[in-house]
Amino acid sequence: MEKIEFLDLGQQPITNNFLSNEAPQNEFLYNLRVGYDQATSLVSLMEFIPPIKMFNENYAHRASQSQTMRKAYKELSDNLKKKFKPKSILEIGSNDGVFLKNFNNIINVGVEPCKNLAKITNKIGIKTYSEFWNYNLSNKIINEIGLFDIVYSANTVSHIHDLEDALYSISNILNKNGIFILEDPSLLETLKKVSYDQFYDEHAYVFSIYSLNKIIKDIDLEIFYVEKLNTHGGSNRVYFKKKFGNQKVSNNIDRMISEEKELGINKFETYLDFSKKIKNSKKNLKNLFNIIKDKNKKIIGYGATYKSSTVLNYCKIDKNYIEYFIDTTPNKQGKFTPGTHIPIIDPKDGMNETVDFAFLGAWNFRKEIMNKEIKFIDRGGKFITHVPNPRIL
Ligand code: DWN
Repeated sequence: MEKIEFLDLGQQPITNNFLSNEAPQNEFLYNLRVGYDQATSLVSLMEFIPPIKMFNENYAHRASQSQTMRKAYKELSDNLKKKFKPKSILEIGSNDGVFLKNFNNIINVGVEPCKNLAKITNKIGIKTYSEFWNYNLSNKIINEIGLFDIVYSANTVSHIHDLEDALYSISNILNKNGIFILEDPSLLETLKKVSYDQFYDEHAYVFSIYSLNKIIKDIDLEIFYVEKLNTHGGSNRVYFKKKFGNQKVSNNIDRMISEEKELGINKFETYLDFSKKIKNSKKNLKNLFNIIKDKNKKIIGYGATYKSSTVLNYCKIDKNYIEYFIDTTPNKQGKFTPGTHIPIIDPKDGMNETVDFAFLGAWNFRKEIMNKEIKFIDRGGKFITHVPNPRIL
């Protein structure tokens, strides 16, 4: 793969490295750069960070922390049961089991390299392999359990560096008529929303349907349906079958690829333009923060997301701008944001009368958050977002 760089987001930390100490010694930083591959139109980080630095026994993110996602996983589970009547399901990147626990009546198996998370699902009776997904692991699971009717993977394949091996191993573990469902942030939406915070250490790739279609060329997988989702700032749910599998191929795939091509997803110039928009976004966000700060108003962060780490570190927004972040995730509370060292506290302690503005780190849950924070809004509190352009909501 010949990547050409189009974006430099500066020195960035490991996004999962929520710090116990406000002034850490030797915090690991690297230069986050993003590139484009001419042959496949695949967008990826120029350099990958060793997986073990990111996915370990201290993984903070819990997929079950938002009502939006709990509901989305439940709905998907109901639909899959109705439509495909699977007897077995494997999830790659099973996190805390928020999806798999809906399949207690069939063979449900997780793969989750983060040991603290795998412990949770093993405890509730979901057999979970705490290993990185690869060909060897696929064979081990085939030997111990067998082939699967459905393989599901949300927000995980985009994190696996050896894509070809990951997809080949999925095809390996599927039944003849089995299906694979991939769910990851959409490149089209990232470009439209200028949501450059989809780029961070864990997100090795941001996929388009166009590039996925090229990558699977030599693998026994074929896309047969695509759904657009609002989750995680705009994602694609892509359904794959084996080449001789019995599912009918929908014509919505061609339509989606045409839409992507219309936006120039397969042209390098599109990314140069995107990069210019990002630089502008940084300038405008910083201006907005400065204007608010000059009026002596109190700004907090809402949702210490991995995504927001890119924004804060790229725009150099630290404690001088954001007093603290609130986040419902217990593993993040009492810690400090990576790179920018802003304290993270329990929303119960932080969402009070003194707050004037809240920067939406979790802008992807804007609706859920705004519904929840009626009191804050009613007393004149305002949210700040950088998506699709920096502004006060
Ligand atoms: O791909 C990934 C996604 C799915 O999850 C991972 N690589 C890492 C992680 O990324 P993220 O942190 O950007 O994901 P979320 O799901 O946007 O994070 C939302 C955060 O906001 C959580 O820490 C929970 C928090 N939150 C909150 O404090 N109050 C969320 C809601 C809705 C709330 O009301």
